[in-house]
Amino acid sequence: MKKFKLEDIQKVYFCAGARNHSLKSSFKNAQLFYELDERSAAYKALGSCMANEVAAVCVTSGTALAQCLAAMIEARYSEVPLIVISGDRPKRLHGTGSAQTIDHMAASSGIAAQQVEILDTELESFELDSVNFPLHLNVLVDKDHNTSNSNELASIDELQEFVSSHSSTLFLVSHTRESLRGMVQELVKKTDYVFAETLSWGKDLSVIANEFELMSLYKQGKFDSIVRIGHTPLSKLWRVVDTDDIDVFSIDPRGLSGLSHGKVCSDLDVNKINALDVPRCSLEPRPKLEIIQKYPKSQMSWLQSWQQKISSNAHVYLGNSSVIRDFEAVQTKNFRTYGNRGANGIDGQLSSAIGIANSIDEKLYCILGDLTFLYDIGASFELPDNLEVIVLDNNGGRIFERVGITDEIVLENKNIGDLALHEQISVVHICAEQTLACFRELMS
Ligand SMILES: Cc1ncc(C[n+]2csc(CCOP(=O)(O)OP(=O)(O)O)c2C)c(N)n1
Repeated sequence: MKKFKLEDIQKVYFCAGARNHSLKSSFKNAQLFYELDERSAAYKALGSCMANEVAAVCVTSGTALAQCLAAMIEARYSEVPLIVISGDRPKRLHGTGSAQTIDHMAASSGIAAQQVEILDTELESFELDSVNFPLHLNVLVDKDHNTSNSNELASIDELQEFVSSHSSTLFLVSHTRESLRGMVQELVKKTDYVFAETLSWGKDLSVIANEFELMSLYKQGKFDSIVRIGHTPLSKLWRVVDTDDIDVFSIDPRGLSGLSHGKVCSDLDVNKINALDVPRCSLEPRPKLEIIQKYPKSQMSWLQSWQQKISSNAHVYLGNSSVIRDFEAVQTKNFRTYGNRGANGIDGQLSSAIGIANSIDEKLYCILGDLTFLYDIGASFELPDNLEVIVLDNNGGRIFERVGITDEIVLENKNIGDLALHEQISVVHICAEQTLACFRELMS
């Protein structure tokens, strides 16, 4: 059989994502189509294969890969030589529950006829002597593949010792299936070094105002250790500390570290956490969010005035990715916030909100980015009466600009423009340039 190389691929349906972004340059002879919906993109690749071209779909990590499975099943049973290529997070994060990290090989097992996993550094010389289709090629993408996982299991009884042996511990409270508000209330009595994310339902009590302040304090070296309580945090800090040398104690009911180092304990014992003796750390009065006023057309500015108008205790569903972050940054009230932060997929978010609205009596506000809305537009034709959907139209996937990606995967051409939408859906125009400038100034 003829050898298989990436140069053989003629068409790549390339789906928006940061993890697979660097793989783009590997498809030297292929025509690239920039796509949003991985399920559809995988079927497009299947179609091109049916027309006898060598075609692949290339996706980012997490549910993006899962969305390709239906087309892979069709390919398997109809003998179509489909290729699915996924960008994946490094080995040291596998099995940790780190953001957008699922077991790709387990997901395609029993469907792909051949699974191959390589490092991104091996892509250049990659070739297979023989290949069975459908092929799943999983590429581990990282700046440094040499760091290994050093997680240690711990018991909740070690927590006091951990806190006592440090002098400036940050308490980073993310979320669980239960509200963590009561715990945040107790923690803020002990120390100012508490950051409560929006999904904890205690954000309004957080002493550290938002992730911008959190990052600034971290960069100033204020924290010598972190106690993380709840599932994998949303905050950028969590991604940063993965490769930093700082002591971390995670208390996560799933038993997942969400990180490649640190202690992890699954016993989220509220009484023991509330009884902790914590060396008190204080914060000076800090700059407020005046910067946002300089950017009145930014996403932050719109969310700031929106949350001021909405009554406390309202139910709010927040879409990935910049929506939930920017909402959290400006949130000062107690809201019951929801979001899909298990695997951080942008798929099915409107449907998730519909399900919540179907199951609660109160009104649910659902705020989504434009691409996240488009991904699930099929669900938008029939909405429960207690659901109000707000789509923040910033002309594509602007989260990518925040990590330095400004090319075709932003998908500026996928606009919602003149679509006739359900009356419970409103589209708000957001200035992408002001939002990025505001983000940069807040981060600086
Ligand atoms: C199923 C799935 N595919 C791809 C991604 C990668 N991804 C993360 S954010 C994003 C863009 C979201 O765009 P939009 O909803 O407009 O929000 P914004 O980036 O403007 O915040 C994409 C494609 C993902 N998280 N989930």
